Amino acid sequence: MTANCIGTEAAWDRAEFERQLRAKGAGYHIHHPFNVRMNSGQCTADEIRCWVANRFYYQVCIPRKDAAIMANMPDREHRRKWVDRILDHDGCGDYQGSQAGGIEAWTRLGEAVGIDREALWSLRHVVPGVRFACDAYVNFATHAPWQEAVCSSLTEMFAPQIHQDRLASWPTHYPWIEADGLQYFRSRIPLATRDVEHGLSVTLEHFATRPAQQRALDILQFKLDVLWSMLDAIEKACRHD
Ligand code: AHQ
Repeated sequence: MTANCIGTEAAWDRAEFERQLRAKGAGYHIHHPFNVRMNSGQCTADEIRCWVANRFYYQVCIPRKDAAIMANMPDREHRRKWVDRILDHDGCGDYQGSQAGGIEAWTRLGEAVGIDREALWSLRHVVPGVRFACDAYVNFATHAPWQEAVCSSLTEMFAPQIHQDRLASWPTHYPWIEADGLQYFRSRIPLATRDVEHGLSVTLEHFATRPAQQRALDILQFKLDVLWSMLDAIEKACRHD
């Protein structure tokens, strides 16, 4: 179907639009060869450490990305929901225990795989391709209309499965990783589900014409490419055969 034909087509109804969005899961990084190798126990300890150190840059970019979206959000009701995403990562209250936030939980994952806090936070292990992909995501969220940036977060439709896979496979394949290091993955499953509920309602409401719906699919593909290219860069940099 050529682009100008899409312009004359009727919009999908919400159920079909959501189905089309979820069908993009076929390109999610759960299917990336590095992720398949990692969750089937074929990664070395060095490769696991390299993945954790590089993904830390993505983690610290998320609250900055969400703050950029907040800055573009005129509606207090949406900001009241979106602010939770920042606190989920940066923490809140006394910043202790369960209130320490996801970046702290990822730091605990780093220590559990053998990367100390200073080395992780120094970002010296982050490879150019990972930095480039994450910065592209933050820049998109900063400059795109806030509804488009919300749409780009919908890769989290597929995230519960990837977290569940790690929780199910890492203890068996990587028994040397202290169990409490996996708490981040455990914490994200309910949060991802909550995030998607809000993100999907904004997306299904905003992208109302067939060309706009195609734009939403293209935005989701951009974010799938961000995640996929991060693993391309990590695999190239970290694989030591
Ligand atoms: O830990 C992840 C996270 O907090 C988020 C926020 C969300 C966004 O705003 O783009 N996406 C996301 C993701 C997280 N973890 C990734 C993983 O593989 O562990 C998956 C990623 C996503 O699916 O976008």
